[in-house]
Formats: sequence, structure tokens, C-alpha cells
Amino acid sequence: MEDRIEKRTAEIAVIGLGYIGLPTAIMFANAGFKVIGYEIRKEVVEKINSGEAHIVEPEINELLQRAVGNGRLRATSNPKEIRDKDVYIICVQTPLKEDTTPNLEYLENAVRTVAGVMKKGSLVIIESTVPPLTTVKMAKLIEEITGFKPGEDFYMVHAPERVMPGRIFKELVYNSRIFGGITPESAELAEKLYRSFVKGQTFKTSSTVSEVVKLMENTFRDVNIALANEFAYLAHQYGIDVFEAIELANTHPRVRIHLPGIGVGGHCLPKDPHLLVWPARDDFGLIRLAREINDGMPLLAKDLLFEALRIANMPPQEAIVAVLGLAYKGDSDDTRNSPALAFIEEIKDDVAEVRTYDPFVGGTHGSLEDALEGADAVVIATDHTEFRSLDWKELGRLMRTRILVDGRHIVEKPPKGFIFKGIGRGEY
Ligand code: SAJ
Repeated sequence: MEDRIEKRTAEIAVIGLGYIGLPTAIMFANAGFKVIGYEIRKEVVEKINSGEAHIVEPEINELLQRAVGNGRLRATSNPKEIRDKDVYIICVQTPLKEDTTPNLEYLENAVRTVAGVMKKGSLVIIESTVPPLTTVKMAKLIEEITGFKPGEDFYMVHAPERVMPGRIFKELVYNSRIFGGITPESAELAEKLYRSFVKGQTFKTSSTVSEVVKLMENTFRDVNIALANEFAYLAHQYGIDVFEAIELANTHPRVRIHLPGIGVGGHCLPKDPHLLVWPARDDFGLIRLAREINDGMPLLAKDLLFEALRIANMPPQEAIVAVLGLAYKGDSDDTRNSPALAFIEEIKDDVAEVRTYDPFVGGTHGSLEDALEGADAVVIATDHTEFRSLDWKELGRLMRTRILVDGRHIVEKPPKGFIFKGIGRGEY
């Protein structure tokens, strides 16, 4: 296998062609390997084979066309076509169930598919974010199905990704990567394989350490955002601007406080902390409490809005509220677990009308001006760059009542003539 990796003659199957699987398949194909992508969604298979990506990402179409054009990348939904490959890379989603426990059925189905077609000596890599101890469990599942001995008759690795949508191809090359093997040889092989395009540092460890590392990265971020949100809540009560305080605290050489906001969205931070604690017998509660704090931020934004309506003597049930931004983060069209949607859920039954405008996602109104025409309040729920340079004087003229609630620290200076409220900004 090592030789075939060196010579790039090893054949690779990527299972799941989503926003991680497809870029990964493209990188290996353009690094010289023959790659077949296995995807159950037939419409996705057709699009990819015609050289058209089904996900929005800079550079993806020309990179995909190069890979498909030179015959190194093909997609299929027929498992027979991924039989006897040298390498299987599993990039399927691992969402949470309603009760915040993990739904590993997509992963198990993918592992069963691989077990049904792999050969002795295959290298199986899980890139999906999984609870600790999952990779070794999946190795046992493969042994049950194939009779192959883990680490002897096949290699198995957890190799998490760290890419940020919008910069995926750069980060796939330059970010450092960790390869967690069920055996050292497994990690060794995976590192050799990925060094065909990875220029960042690479590290080898066990599969369980690798699983925990990935989850710690996002849990660290989620807990630190919760701490920033707690600071914002205190700042309201002390009548200070928390962002001024954070900026000054961050002048300390070893302090890096995150940014408070209307909440934490995406498909990683709301999920990964739950995956990290789920298999444990017990925990101290800090990680779960941080999740509750972050999930509660849309409610704080609602309190600020209703406080502003009270000051304006505007009964909430008569108020027209325009929400700017639906995506979970700035300059993205992704609305998964978006705090903006949670905020809308919190207010929609208590106000007369909720209008939405998002330049990346769309909304009830196609333009900002239309959304604000006759509105009583505008709530900024996503940090899209476009919202940083708005002419509030002009926009204020369109509104019936001028209330501005800033959920993402977009407005540096409260505009004249507005009743202004911001997360972490002064009196509450
Ligand atoms: N957010 C805050 N305050 C902050 C930073 C973020 O409220 O200081 C909010 C954002 O508005 C957003 C959410 O948190 O709603 C998540 O933001 P994010 O920047 O963490 O974006 P993700 O979830 O797309 O990316 C994270 C990244 N992980 C880390 O930075 C440790 C990315 O590198 C991972 O690859 C990705 O999760 C993942 O796939 O795990």
C-alpha cells in the first residue's frame, strides 16, 4: 500500500460528497490519484460528473472540472463501483437528535457500505466529527462484517478536518492535520496519503485522541463564546460597552476574549460539545451550561427589542420588526442552527409582523429598503459585511418608529434619532 501511495496509483473512494467530501475528493484527484466519489443523492452524482459543484465555494468549479476532465474523479451511487479500493474516506454528517444525543446512523451505514466492498489491506479513514471511541467501535463493526482483524487485515484512522467554509481549498492545503490511527501503522499510512496535497504540519496519534482533539477545538470556542456572552450580560448591568472592555482586556498578551452576540449557529459548535460529553459517565456541567448560555442569547436580544418598544411606547403586538440576516454567520448562505431563526421564533407570536432580509439567503423582502419601509424596529442578526456600511440616516426616514437592535456588534456608534440597544452595550 505504501508504495502505491508514493506512486499515486492507490485507488481512493470518498464516501459522502458534501462540503467536506467533494473538496477532499477533488484535492486527491488533482494530486494525481484515481478517485471515485460515492454519493446516495443521484442528482448530486449527475451534477458532479458534469463538472458542476452542488456546493458554493470559491474555486470549486474549476478544480472540479480539472479533476473530472482528466478522468481522475468520477461520482457514483452504485456501491459495486467502489469495490476493492485501497483507501476509503468517509465524510458523512453526524448530526444530533432532538435530545442532543448523536445520530450516528449515516456513519454506520457508510461503514457497512465500505465493509461490504473493501478488500484485505484497505485503509479506512473517517473524516466525520464523531464522539470519542467511535473509530474503534467502527473498526469492530468492520471485523464483525468482514472477519478482517483491525490493524492487521485493514488500517483505520480518524482524520478530522478544520476548514472554514469560504476558504476550504486553502485550509485543506495549509491547515495542520491530525491522523489518529487504531494502530501507529494506520496513522503513518494516512499521513503519507494526505501529504500528497497537505502542506501544513501533520501529526500522528491514536484515533481516540484525534476524536477528542477535534471536539475540544470547537468546545473550547463554544465555551469561550459563552463566557463572552456572560460578560455582555454583566456589562448591561454595569452600564458599560462590553466590546470596549473586551478590546482593552485583549491588550493583555495572554488574553483573547471572544465576541458576544445573538447566539451560536452552524453545524459544528452547537453539536460538537454534546458529542464530547455524551460517552462520558459524568462531567462537571461546564460544557453543557455554556451551550445553554449560547442558546439563550436570542432571548436576550428579544428582551432588548421589547425594552426598546416600551421606551417608544409601541405595543409589541402592533410592531413591525425587520430582521437583517438569517445566516448563522457573516457573508455565508448557511442557516443551519442560525440564532437569527431562533430569534424570529421567539418574537413572531408577540409582534404584528416579522420581515426578513438577507443578501445571501433571501428573505421575505428582496431589498433592505422594502424591509424597512414603515417598520418600527430593525434587528441585526448576522454580521454580513454589507450591514457595516448602512446609511442609518437615510434608512431611518423609511421607518415608522426608529428602533435599532444590534445583535452582532455591527453598529459602532448608535445612529442619531434611533432608540438603540445592542448585545453587551450599556444600560439594560
Ligand atoms: N461566534 C460568536 N462569537 C465569536 C465567534 C463566533 O458568537 O467570537 C458565532 C458565529 O456568529 C457563529 C458561530 O459562533 O454563529 C460559529 O462560528 P465559527 O466561526 O466557529 O464558524 P464554524 O462553525 O463555521 O467553524 C468552526 C471552526 N472551528 C474553530 O474555529 C475552532 C472551523 O475551523 C471548523 O472546521 C468548523 O467549526 C467545523 O467544521 O468543526
